[in-house]
Amino acid sequence: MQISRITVLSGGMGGARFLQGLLHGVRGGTLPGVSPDAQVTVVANTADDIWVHGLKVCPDLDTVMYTLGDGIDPERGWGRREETWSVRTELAEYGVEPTWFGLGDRDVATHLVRTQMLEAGYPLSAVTEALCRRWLSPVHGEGLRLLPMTDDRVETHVAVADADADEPSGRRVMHFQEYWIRLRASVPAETVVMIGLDRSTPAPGVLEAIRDAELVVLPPSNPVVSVGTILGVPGLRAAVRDTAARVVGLSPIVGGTHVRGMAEQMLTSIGVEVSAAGVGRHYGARSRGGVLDGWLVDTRDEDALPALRDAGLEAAAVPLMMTDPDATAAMAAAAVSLVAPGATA
Ligand code: FO1
Repeated sequence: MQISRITVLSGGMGGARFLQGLLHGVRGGTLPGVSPDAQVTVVANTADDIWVHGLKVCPDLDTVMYTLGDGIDPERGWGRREETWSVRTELAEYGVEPTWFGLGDRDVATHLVRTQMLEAGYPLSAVTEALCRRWLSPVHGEGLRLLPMTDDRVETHVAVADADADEPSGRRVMHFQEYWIRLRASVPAETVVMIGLDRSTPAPGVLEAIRDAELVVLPPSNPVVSVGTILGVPGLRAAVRDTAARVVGLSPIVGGTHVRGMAEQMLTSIGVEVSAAGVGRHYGARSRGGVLDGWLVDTRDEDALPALRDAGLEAAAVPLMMTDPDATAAMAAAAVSLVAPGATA
């Protein structure tokens, strides 16, 4: 039986890069037991979303959309290639904050379309579908769907210790984007809160995409503010726990630290050990109430395998550096083999 329905819970850059390789492998027929025309559904994190200059910006949705639509800037890993910054410069000339947010001219068009549609009453899922008609349909046809985790407004905010804050607690709360972009996550995140998460509901098609999948993948996205927030949408964790699909994750922590981004800071702020084993145990084995059947770690972390197996997880150590689509496709193939060995080619 070949796998023909795959659902991926994705954040921004790490998830997008993984998806590039996964699709390269699926469509190239190099994933054992996976049909080359398998339907891939991406459920993306929306808690990074931010209203900036009156525009709704959805970093993880846009990073996945631009990456898989070949519009991404390959160096930055976010925003458009061949971007210009006139709007950003002019706003700064007016002294308008936030000046720290990188608002690209081409990117502004995406935010204008999205903001207009939201103000006309379309839900974020309908907006995303409309934007993807430009970015994904021509390349991927019906074989790829991008869904926001929820249509409701959810925002990750971070509290940092701020000596000169006029707050009696000496702490300042800021949007996650400010913590990441302006502070470069250079100070500890004392508290991470996902505003609106507990009241959110899964976007249309999300629960079905998990329930009806034959394979669910947790890519090397941030386990706290990307995959963690997706699993935090009421009903989503249970859907992953209960799906008939096999569920496999790939560690974003290699050799004790993240490859890019701020997983280390986020894991520390919630008290999870910053290691491949720590994150695997954090997600947990489905047989023990968690969400995973299998967990892939990098070869540098193969000493973690016994502990992971003791925690009820199938585990393997393979190279996890997403250096190019072929390397990432090999990671995806290893993920399938780990949890769906019975899937015959
Ligand atoms: N990341 C940065 O490091 N600096 C930026 O100025 C910046 C702007 C930006 C604008 C639109 C967008 O979709 C993404 C943007 N990002 C920027 C990346 C973004 O912060 C990350 O993709 C995630 O939200 C954090 O994981």
